[in-house]
Amino acid sequence: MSPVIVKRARTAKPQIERPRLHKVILINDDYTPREFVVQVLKAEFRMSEDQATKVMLTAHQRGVCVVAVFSRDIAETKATRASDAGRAKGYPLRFTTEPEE
Ligand code: TYC
Repeated sequence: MSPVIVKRARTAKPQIERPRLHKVILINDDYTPREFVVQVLKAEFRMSEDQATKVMLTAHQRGVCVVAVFSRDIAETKATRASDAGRAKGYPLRFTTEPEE
């Protein structure tokens, strides 16, 4: 059998693209205790007390804060685990994900 050579159109995109990274976003609410938000950020995102406090305060003041970026799978798993930690305590704490531009 002779090899088949497939030519790429001149305008085609390069074949290999990096998968997009996804942001994990912390959403403010009126009920979850600040200290608990800090605990979850430290446990799930390996943040220091200082980093976690800054992220928590930013979400508290502005409504949302980007926590970190990961591959889609990891971002979704971490957002789910962190939200579940709040739900387990009866808090409405919520983390979402969003693709980076
Ligand atoms: N706003 C909450 C309070 O005053 C604290 C809080 C901060 C909750 C950030 C969620 O993502 C959050 N107890």
